[in-house]
Amino acid sequence: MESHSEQEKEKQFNERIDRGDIIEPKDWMPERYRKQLIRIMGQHAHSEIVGMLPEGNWITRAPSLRRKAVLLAKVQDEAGHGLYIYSGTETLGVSRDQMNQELLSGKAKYSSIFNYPTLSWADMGAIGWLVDGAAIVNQTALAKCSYGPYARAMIRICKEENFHHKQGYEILATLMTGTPEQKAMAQDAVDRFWWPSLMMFGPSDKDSPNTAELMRWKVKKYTNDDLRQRFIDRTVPQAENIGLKLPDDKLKWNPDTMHYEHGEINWDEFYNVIKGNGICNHQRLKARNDAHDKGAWVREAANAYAGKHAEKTMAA
Ligand code: BYC
Repeated sequence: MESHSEQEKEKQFNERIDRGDIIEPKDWMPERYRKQLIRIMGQHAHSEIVGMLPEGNWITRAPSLRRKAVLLAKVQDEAGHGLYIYSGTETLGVSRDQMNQELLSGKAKYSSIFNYPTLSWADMGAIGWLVDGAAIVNQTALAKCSYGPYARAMIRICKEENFHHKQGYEILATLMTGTPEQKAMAQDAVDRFWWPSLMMFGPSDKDSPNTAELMRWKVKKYTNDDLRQRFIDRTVPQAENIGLKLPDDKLKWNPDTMHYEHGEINWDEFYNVIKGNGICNHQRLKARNDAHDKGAWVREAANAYAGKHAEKTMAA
């Protein structure tokens, strides 16, 4: 049973949240708030790390040196995002090793979107435009969340994601001014990535078990459906501008609501992917585990160096 003083602390915490205070690592917080942050931030960090794989697949096959340099920088940015957010979870008492183990063992979730394959160069455009585009909408909201280290990490991440979004759109815009084959390749990529991008926002509000609690604590500022709608509203005109058709016959502007109406998401597909049965789930986890195993000698060397360095410092 909670003691009287615990209840009092929780009351004061809720008052701080209501006032719009930012919670910092040394502040008192309910255990459940800490656990929820570790879950959401962990899932986010893992997504950045696993998210390097689909695009990493095309670095050696980029169509020009400029495209290769840009893609290389983008993939490297994603690694940086993962590391900032892992540092954020360290402030909640979870080490990077623990987080890494949860990813490698398959216990932790990462975004469903990265379990889809990248079949053509145009997929690099679709990922930058749609996947980073969806991530920006979600993360701009998280940049105002109640936990300081997570909110601050989002500011820099969103700036970088804006570059990613523009480079993806530029890839597709360029293909759309090309040959019929290039246009078809761009359209095919968008046909495959549109619906999975909408799934990135999570289940519909009525089926989202965590939203109410996270909104009460201002970790989430908007619901999954609100953010998904915001993404659709800003993306449809961008598609029209470059002649791409989004693969949803029900997509239609509603002047009364001032939003686009859209068709039903295939939730069976979504749940299947997050249960581990997507096209690439197995391949993604294997790639991360192989990379970890191949990096064992680097960790050993770093530890040996740190040990020697510590000996020298003690002797001095
Ligand atoms: N995929 O109650 P709900 C990037 C899970 S990477 C997988 O609505 P919540 C990039 C959810 O975890 C940036 N799982 O959950 C990188 C929960 O399961 P558990 C990616 C999903 O937390 C490289 C259950 O379903 N961004 O930009 O309130 C290249 C029930 O859901 C998904 C982030 O990670 C999903 N799509 O809200 C290019 C943002 N959706 O944990 C680009 C941070 C739901 O109870 N995350 N689940 O077993 C969030 O904002 C929130 O976690 C979500 C879900 C909106 C995704």
